[in-house]
Amino acid sequence: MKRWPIVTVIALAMSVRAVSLMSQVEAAGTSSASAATTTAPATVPATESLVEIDNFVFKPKELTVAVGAKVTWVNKDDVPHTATSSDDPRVFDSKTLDTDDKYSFTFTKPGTYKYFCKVHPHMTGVVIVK
Ligand SMILES: [Cu+2]
Repeated sequence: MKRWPIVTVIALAMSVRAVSLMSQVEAAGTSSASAATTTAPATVPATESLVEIDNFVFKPKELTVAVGAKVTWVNKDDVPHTATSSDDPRVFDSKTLDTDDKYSFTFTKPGTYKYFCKVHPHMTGVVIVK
């Protein structure tokens, strides 16, 4: 009968130790997860997207990119085109692109950026920045 309290104390001590070990593991898991979150943006490569102007069409007509993405338009037609922002004031304007000419613009703010071709205003496209 005298030994019961000792066994109880040992068992209690062991269970406390187990709990403290588990919480250490949880703490370690939490800290490594937050470290991964912190370093994630640095490992994401800078994005670059291409819009081809082909047969009087912007391809793709609708492009979704991340903030900070660079979009490049290239004229694959044998007639001149532009990629010109529809906003006032204009966010970007490629000026006249002759065959195989390229124009790039980096989108630094989220938004919906409609654009058209000044030579052929029926040609339209949109870049969605998220
Ligand atoms: Cu055009």
